Amino acid sequence: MKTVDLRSDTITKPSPEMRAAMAAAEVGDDVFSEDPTVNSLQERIKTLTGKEAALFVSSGTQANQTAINAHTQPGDEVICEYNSHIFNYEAGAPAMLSGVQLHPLQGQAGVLDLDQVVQSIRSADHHFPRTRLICLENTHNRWGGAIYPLEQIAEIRKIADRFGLKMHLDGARLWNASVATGISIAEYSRYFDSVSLCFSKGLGAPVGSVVAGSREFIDRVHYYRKAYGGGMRQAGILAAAALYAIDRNVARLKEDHFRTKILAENISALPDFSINPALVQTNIAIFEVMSRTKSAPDYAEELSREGIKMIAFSAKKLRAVTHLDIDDSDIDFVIEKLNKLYRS
Ligand code: TLP
Repeated sequence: MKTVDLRSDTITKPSPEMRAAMAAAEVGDDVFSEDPTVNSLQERIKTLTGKEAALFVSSGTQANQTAINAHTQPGDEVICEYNSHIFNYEAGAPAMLSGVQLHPLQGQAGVLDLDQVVQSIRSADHHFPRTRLICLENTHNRWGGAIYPLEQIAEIRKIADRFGLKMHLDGARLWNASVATGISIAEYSRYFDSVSLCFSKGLGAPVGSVVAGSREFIDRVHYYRKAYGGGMRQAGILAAAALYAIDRNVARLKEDHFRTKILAENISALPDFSINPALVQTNIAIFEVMSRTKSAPDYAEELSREGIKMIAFSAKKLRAVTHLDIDDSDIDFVIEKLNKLYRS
């Protein structure tokens, strides 16, 4: 039976060409910083982000968590958005690994309100934790791939400067934001002290993320990467996939965005579901189930029996993500099935 897997853009498998690039990679021991392919990936990311240094890490979670650790001291407080990946899907790591507490704020489409940010910054008083860091997410996963407006990022940066705070960007899908808006990765990165980027989401590499920032900051990230057991040896095989992905798989993200839009438009016409396709900006569509008797997991199970895989993101919400391994015929298949099942 044909299956279309829209659970995540992480499920892609490396293409034969990407595998060939991996097989041909020159390697060395990256714990000694001697892997030429890892080194050239890090150089590439320095140029792309406009930062002084970059470090290849195993995952988006490791990128965010080593960055948080390198920015903070135990007892510090980190401002983030209530639906952010850092707050919801990283296993409580900020508390576990950095000894910090998160201060989540409810955003609108993932975007924090400026007054709310200012009010959440603690004053100097020995009763309070010390606010140290603001983390933003672009694109915002749980807010349906929403793009953070650059002007708002710039305003938040002004606040951070006023209060002496650092800023970290969870840019797991910053590639998508950049392709959708035409704003470069460097322009987005300019407002942040550190940026994480992933190669294993929309770009289709099997493994790998990167953290970029100042030389001194990346030196500390390097220390935490080692402490977390994230030092990899002949990792050039993985870095080669990332380099291949940067060269070949960034510009095509606009195809994913287009297909997600078409999907969202069709879903919005079905009475079982609610989504505003105008708000779908990149490759993620999150839609609500309207039924009083059937939950999102019920729909996910029903769809899976029909060869369509989506994730229930809550009791009432389903997520569909397009990616490198989804083409127009897959989207046609999904739309046809959805119409057959749910058009009244
Ligand atoms: N997100 C995954 C799941 O964990 C939810 C997905 O399927 O979308 N930042 C953001 C914004 C992410 O969406 C993810 C992965 C990460 C960080 C973590 O990356 P990994 O899985 O490489 O640790």
